[in-house]
Amino acid sequence: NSSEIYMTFLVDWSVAFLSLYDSTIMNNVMLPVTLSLCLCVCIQIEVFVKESLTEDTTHLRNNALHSEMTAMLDLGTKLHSQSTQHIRRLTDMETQVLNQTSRLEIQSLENSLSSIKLENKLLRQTSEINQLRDKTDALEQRMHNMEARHRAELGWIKSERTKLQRLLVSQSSSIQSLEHNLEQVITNNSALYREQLQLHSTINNLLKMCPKNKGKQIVDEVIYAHDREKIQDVMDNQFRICSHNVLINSLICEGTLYYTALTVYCNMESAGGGWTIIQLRKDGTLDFHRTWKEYKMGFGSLTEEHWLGNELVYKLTNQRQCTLRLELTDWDGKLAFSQYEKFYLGSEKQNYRLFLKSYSGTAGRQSSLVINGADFSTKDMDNDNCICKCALMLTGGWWFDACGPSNLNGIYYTSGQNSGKLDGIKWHYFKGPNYSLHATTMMIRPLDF
Ligand SMILES: [Ca+2]
Repeated sequence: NSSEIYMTFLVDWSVAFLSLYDSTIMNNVMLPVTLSLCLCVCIQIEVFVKESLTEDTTHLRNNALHSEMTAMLDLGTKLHSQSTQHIRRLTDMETQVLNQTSRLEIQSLENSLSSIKLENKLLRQTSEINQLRDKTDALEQRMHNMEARHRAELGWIKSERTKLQRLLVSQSSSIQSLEHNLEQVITNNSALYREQLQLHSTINNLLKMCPKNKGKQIVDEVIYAHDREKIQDVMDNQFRICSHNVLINSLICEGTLYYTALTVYCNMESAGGGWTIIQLRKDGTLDFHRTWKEYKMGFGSLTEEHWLGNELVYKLTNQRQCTLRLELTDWDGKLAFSQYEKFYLGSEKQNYRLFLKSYSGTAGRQSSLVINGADFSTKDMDNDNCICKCALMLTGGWWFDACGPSNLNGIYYTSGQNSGKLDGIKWHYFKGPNYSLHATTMMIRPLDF
């Protein structure tokens, strides 16, 4: 074709030129012309080459591009389908992963919830354990304290026991020596008593020999058991002849019966008179908080405050049936009385028990003495019906019940001090449970007086 012909021409030209060029160089005469020719030829060649090259290159490039494009399109299609598959697979995997992730998240949430619950429970249990530990500590401390206290108390008790044992030993030995002394004293006493009786009879004999003796009224008179006439006379008149102040008492000493005449104080005015006074209180000069023996034998002086004696009253009230009269005066000067038609006392073995019948009087509608009976009690002899000791609480000696509505042997309180006193001279149904009376008299006389 034309381009190939053209090329051959140009090559031929070039070779010709080059040979020309070599010869030119050999003789430098035609050099500028040769150079200009050569330059012109070269420009021509360049233009030609450029044109032909541009066409061919464009064509070739288009072909290559087309085939490349086709290949690229195939590759792109393949890649697209592959990527679509990959994408689908990836999407599936993503979905699976998401599912698993959400499941795992739920599980982890559940786990965290249960762990929070467990933590809370743990915290609560820890605090409970702490509280329990505190309590245990406190209890232990208390136990230690108690143990220490108990140990100290035990020590003290042991030392006290030792002391008491020592005391017991010494007391036992002193009791033994006292018993020994007592035996000696009893022996001495009976000897003394015998001597006293002999002296008494001697004095009586002396008094009989002295007819002008006027100061004898208070002296006791001894009447011997063989003087039956005298005894009968005194016994018959013991109440009626109260102005003579004579009563009978008896005792047995070494097989011989002795009767002694005793002096009493009489009331010849109240309710027909003839009353033998067995108790008198009027001014608080005498202490009535006494022992069993003192209440048995009597105390005080006859014209002042006194208690005649339970033994004597027992004997008198068992010889003949008697009436008891009590006269009471309050702090306003009001006088009242209580009277029992029948009255007697039991023996000492019966604790001088009180027996009463038929109450009347102005010192209360009801009897302030225990009408169905009560034993006599003193501070050293508790025969009452109380688990307490009435005679110690209320003072004096009396027929307490538990502890009963009366006690005429209580403490003597003066005017203004006499109310609100439980241990005073009390006659409940006359002045109430805590009024202490001003004056009292207890007296007896035969029922058939
Ligand atoms: Ca008692």
